[in-house]
Amino acid sequence: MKTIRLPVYFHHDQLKHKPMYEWAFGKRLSHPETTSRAENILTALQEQPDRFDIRLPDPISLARLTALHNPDLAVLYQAASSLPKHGTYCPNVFPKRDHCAPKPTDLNHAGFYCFDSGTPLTSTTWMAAAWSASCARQAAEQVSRGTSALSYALCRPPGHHASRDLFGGYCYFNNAAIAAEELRRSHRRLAILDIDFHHGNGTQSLYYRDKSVLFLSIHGDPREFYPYFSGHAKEVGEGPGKGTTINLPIPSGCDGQEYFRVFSRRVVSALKRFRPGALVVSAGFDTYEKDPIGAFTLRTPDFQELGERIGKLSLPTVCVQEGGYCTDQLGRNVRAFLTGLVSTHRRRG
Ligand code: Q9C
Ligand code: ZN
Repeated sequence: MKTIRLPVYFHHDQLKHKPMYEWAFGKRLSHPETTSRAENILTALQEQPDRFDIRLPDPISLARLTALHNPDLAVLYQAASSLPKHGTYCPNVFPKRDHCAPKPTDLNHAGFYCFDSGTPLTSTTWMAAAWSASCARQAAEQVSRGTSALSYALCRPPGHHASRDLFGGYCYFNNAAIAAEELRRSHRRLAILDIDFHHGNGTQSLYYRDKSVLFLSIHGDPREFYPYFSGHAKEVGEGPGKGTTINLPIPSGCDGQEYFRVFSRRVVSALKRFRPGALVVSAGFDTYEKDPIGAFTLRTPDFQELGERIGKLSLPTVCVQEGGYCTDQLGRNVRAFLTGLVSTHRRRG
């Protein structure tokens, strides 16, 4: 039997964004979202050229980016291109959003579009974030057209914390939503499964009132963990979207066994009920036991099993890279996940 080569999208200019530090817990910390994260994933996948087909994406159009995001975000990131070469610009005024006249060309106004102090702007944020979104769009186009049943976007910077007009959580454009919007051209009903350790607040907000997109997220309990203000089980969507947001917060220490119990009891059943035509996975690996900022204890074989369980759903699936900060094990965790996914997936029809 011929094994399929999984299409993987990545562009080297995604490595040009280099945030130096973040402000958290009253301290200046070295930034966890490093370029070596993406480099290590790339290396791990390049080691198996028979399984992974690494390709360059076409650039995403500004029209596509601004159909999802407030155009001001793109203007602001472009304005940041004038920052000094290794500068890391953190907004320091986060205004209450009424009675504001924000100018996205003015970096002093960056805080209007930002919700935390961990997501600095650099002179190359625009380039890297636009290529990251391009990877997500192209991976989704591949699946949308039916050319592949599965694809993986090696997105970096990540995306799931970014909403229509806010960046934060190391995210600038919402890559998973970019992928979802592309898939929507061919599929009426979609699911987005977010397995990053942190709640995907940006993705949730984009689809909170949308009944044709099921957003499902398993994450560290926001009573304890970032992003604190969302991801509680009581958030279930609103208006026409009531019931199509499902939040599954789990206490810290969660291991593979506990994780898979939630997965089979809650995730699989919800997907069976909703019957989406395609799936986007916000694939974060900060649930790993040695992750410096996550608090679950998943091990590398658990990522393979998680891939297998998602593959068994046999939905057309686009995986979008999100977090994962144990840099030296990130490549093998991603590879284990994708290997599991490919091994159980059966194209339907
Ligand atoms: N030093 C993603 O995984 N900061 N974003 C927590 C830790 C925010 C993580 C403080 C974490 C955001 C895509
Ligand atoms: Zn995360």
